Amino acid sequence: MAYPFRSIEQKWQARWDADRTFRTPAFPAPGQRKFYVLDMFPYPSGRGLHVGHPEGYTATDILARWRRMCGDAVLHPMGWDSFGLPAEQYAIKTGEHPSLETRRNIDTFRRQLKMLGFSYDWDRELATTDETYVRWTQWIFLKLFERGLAYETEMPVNWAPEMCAVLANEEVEEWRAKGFTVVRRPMRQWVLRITAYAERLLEGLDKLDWPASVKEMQRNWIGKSTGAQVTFRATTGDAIVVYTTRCDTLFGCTYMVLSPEHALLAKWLDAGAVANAEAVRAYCAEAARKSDLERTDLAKEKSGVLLEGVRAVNPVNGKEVPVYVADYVLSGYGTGAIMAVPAHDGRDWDFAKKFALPVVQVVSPDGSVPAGEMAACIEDVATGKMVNSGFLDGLSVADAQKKMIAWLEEKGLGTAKTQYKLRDWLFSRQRFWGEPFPLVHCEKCGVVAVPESDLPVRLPVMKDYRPTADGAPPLARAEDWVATACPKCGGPAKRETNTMPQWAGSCWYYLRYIDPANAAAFVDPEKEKAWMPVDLYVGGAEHAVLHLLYARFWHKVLFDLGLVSTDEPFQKLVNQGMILGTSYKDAQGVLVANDCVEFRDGKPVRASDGAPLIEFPAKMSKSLKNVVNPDDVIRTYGADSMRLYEMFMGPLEAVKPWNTRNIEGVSRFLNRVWRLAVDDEGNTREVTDGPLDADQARALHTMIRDVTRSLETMGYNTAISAMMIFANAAAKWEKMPRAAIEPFVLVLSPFAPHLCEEIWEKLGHAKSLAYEPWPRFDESKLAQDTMELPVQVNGKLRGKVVVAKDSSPEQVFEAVFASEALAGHFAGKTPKKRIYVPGRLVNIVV
Ligand code: ANZ
Ligand code: ZN
Repeated sequence: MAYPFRSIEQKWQARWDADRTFRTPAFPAPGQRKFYVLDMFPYPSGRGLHVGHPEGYTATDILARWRRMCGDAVLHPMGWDSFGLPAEQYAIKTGEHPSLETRRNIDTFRRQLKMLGFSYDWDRELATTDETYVRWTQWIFLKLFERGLAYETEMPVNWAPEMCAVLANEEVEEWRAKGFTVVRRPMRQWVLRITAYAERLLEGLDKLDWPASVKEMQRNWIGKSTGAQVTFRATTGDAIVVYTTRCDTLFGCTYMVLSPEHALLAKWLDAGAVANAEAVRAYCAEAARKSDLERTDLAKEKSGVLLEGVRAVNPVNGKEVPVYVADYVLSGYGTGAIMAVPAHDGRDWDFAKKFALPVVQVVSPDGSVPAGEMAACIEDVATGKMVNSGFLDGLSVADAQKKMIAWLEEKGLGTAKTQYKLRDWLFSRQRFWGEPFPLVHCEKCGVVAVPESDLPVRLPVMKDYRPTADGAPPLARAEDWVATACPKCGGPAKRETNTMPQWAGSCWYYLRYIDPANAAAFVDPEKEKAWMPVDLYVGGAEHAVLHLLYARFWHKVLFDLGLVSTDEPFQKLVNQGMILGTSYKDAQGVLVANDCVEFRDGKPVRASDGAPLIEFPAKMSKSLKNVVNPDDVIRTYGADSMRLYEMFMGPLEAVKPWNTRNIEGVSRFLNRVWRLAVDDEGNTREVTDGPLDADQARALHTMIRDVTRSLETMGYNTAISAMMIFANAAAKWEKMPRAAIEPFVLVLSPFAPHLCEEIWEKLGHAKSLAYEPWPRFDESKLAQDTMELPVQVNGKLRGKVVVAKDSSPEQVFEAVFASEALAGHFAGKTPKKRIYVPGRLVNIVV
């Protein structure tokens, strides 16, 4: 019979709440080590908690509980990333203010997290939608604004007219596929100058203890490249500046390309310098309808139009080359113009083939001068030698680059240049449910910051939360709210009607947890110094770039302002692996939804016809009906089983399939633990006092050692295995020594806290075990280092002793005479002879 987990779990959750067991003091005590362990806070969606949430949350909770028992000051908070689109869409549907739905969803999430027994300091709970929080998000924005890191600009956005919505680049394809129109159109936007921090965001990665894959993704996103800017002279007299990473290949440049948005193009068209202006204009209009993603798709056929009447001169050899406009060159990168080297750049090669342009090989892999036409583009020739390249002939690629840059710089035709792919951060949304910008537009004074004392700027109450058909944000319709007085001149002014993106709130929440109720500052500097940086941050890999990059950026700005003491916020990062659902398909590979599956003899079959099915892991989805609801699991097996199962599934970082049948295994383990302490009638079993025998000691100390070491490396599944081995051994003991059950319960408690608190209480302790010292293991009692020796008395086997393997004969005899079990055989007798056959046996003659 299962132990009464439901009543036990409710009892301890209520007790922890009432006693505020996990309340963290404002500061660590003098000399106390601090441990700030942070979860990525959830977006409280209407669907409630997913089994993926408790995976990371359990992993951090175990560490938090363990480190408290090690005597550390642990900061382990939770909150809500509660702005966002779903609540806004719900509001549009119902006409209800999004804050109400948000509140309800937060209540559901909080209830579900409390049901799992996480040891958060709930006094520090925050939501990014709280007015007291929004106030400081706006305040930090003003710091960026004052520093010139926020600016207003017309930016092309992806506009979906049927939905009246602006889409992110990543969303465009999805909505087009659904049949919606998406067009590029310029719109007034707020942008944050994250590019000013590109180099520091890159350098900072080196000292972080993060997964290599995440660092690599951030590096690629920042996309540093080193090359040169080279000036070509056009026959119009204008300078065409290009960015190239391969200035060594200048002798191989046979044509140039401008992006359709290039400023020179408009200038030449206006000036009548382009003979085929009509065709060029048509091409540019066509390109404007494509996303960057489509334009740079390598598989796509290259397109472009020759600019008739304009040519450019290659500065190294004075040769004239044609100039094209083509959409594979982007306006947002480099200078928006390129020198094309078809022999060594795949995109240029494709274009040259299509337009029958000359190809000149300038790098040879083996240094020989090739004859005849090239059969294919030769890319990535870092080890090759220069050919057909005048003063560079015979040089290695690296030397040629150095020499070319020196030559260009001397002639004033170019300079070395570092370039980043990172773009400034589009920071405004035409939505309702976000932080209003604390800015007003005054005809006389321009953009003016709302004074600090007037923060927060609250959202207005509206009847309708829809965007406006012309793309203006919904707030633009709140006329009473929009009209305000200019803080500077007192004249009439208008509030900014864009709102901030959901990323804003998650950029600094880890700082607010340190001092959540502070009304005078976003965080107290002393407290910030005491707790930062976050020692461990656990969350999903989907945040590898954007959230983690944005938060690092804000943090570095705050650091530069002297408002925080570390220049990186998150010292160690761990990504938990996705938990997959279990799905089924038949022999033909046809998917079968989980509610149409039956088990016969433990094997899955189709319910309708009994056909055998194949089980396979698949991402949880509504359509496959393989979504596991944590509430159901907790109801059936209890929170401790749920916690334990998620940690037992495999390494935290691994992707792993959920299998409800396997919970039964961990549930049986917890029942076995319960029976170590409680008899069939529910009475506490008697525990014996006194020391452990050698077997018991070995089992206990091996377990403590293995669990402790596993926790140090977050190897939860191996820790649980070690405890299972111990429980199996202990279940066979006739009597349960207090000296074994108590440390065991303490060691298990971070994993299964409710069960362990209950047993701890049954063992006679009035206080929660949350701050009991973590059991230490005794090396001398461990399996590898000890041996068991049979002990004979007058040639008859009378018992055994366990001693350290490297014991001297003296130590062995000492152990024999100290053994309680053997004492009766020596009582009142004097040993005459003592024999020790090393590693084999002891014989005492009395
Ligand atoms: C000549 C050349 C020869 C190039 C060669 C490459 C290979 P990364 O490394 O990503 O920085 N480029 C420059 N600006 C561009 C733009 N706005 N749109 C599309 N392509 C652009 O790439 C830099 C290289 O990409 C540059 O070096 C340029 O082509 C191209 F064998 O110049 B290269
Ligand atoms: Zn004014």
